[in-house]
Amino acid sequence: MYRNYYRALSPCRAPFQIMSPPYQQLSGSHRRTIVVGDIHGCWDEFRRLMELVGFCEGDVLIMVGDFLDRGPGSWEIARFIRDTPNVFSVIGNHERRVAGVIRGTSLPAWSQKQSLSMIPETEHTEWASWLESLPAVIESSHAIVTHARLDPGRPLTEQDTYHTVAVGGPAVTIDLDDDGVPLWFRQMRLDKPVCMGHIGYERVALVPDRLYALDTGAVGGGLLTAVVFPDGDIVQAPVLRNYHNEAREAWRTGQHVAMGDPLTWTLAQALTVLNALSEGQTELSNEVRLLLDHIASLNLEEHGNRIRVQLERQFGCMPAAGPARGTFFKGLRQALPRDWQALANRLLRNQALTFEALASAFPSERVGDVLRMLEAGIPGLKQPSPGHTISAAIPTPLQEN
Ligand SMILES: [Mn+2]
Repeated sequence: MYRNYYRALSPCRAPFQIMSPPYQQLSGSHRRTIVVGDIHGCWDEFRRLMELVGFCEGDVLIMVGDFLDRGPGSWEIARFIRDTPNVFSVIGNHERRVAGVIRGTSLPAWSQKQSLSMIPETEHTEWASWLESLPAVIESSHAIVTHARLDPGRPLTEQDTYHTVAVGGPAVTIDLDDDGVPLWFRQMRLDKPVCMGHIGYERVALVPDRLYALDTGAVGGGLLTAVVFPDGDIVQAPVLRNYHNEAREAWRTGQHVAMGDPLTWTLAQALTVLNALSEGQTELSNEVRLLLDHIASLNLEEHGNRIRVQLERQFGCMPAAGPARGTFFKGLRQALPRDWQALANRLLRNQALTFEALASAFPSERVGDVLRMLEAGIPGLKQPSPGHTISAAIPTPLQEN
């Protein structure tokens, strides 16, 4: 019943309908404008690059887009951009597609499924709204930034993200002249240097002081590149691993990049991995089949009711809001392992026990413990024994990344 989890999120292939703002001008004067190429979740390397350029409050930092997908730190970088006042990004095709998958207007590739499995489903809509708010073009006092290209047929302030991110993947060709410079750039008269990413070009300073190509293949084990204005200095940090290959392989084999021990997965992550396995492999291992069957057979409502009755027998009904409730939860805290208090709370509030509700109640819960606890009904409110049957049914061949 959970195998169509992602199909349910994107029921059909509809035309792209993401409407992002065409243009954003950064007001005020900044000491420097730093523009960074396609990061694709290379969070550690990004931080190293920021140390190298000495990024500080008087600067403005602009990403060319495609900061999401493939690398292990997609959401770290997204949160950094969202929450730091002097940091901005234009929208890339990956941000557009992640938003489209959440909205149900585009189908996910493995890298969007993987990225979305790394955050609680309850956060998806909020992220889609933010991703959609990223503009096609950003202009600072030093530079103009876009993802893949500009449309010479439109003013700079009226660019369309469908064009700037080059929706269509490899089918979209960007024509170059004999010097390797895109023709669209030759057709435009712009009064500031332009920075873009999306694909690799022969050199970073494609037209010195006028056009910079900043996608230097970071996530594939290349370089992460920044250009710093007004001087136009190019600063690069190496990426020593091929995160792209590692992530694709991890996804293909049902492992989860940077996820480590499956006992630490959220339920949403566990289901996503299991779905990937059941969709991508005809031969499921016995362990995975056991776990799938077990999850499908769990009657969460019945388990939940049984646990609630036990909790009420031991602690009484949850008092109305006030000092008595404080005392009540203090007792609960002393009797229960810390990890379980949130679930007990939820059960006592009589909230529905679906996997979705559980996953949202336990963004960092240990999936094995929860399943064991549900199955055992917390007998005597003790930790379940480690030898319980379901531990044998959790897939094991997962590597730390
Ligand atoms: Mn791109």
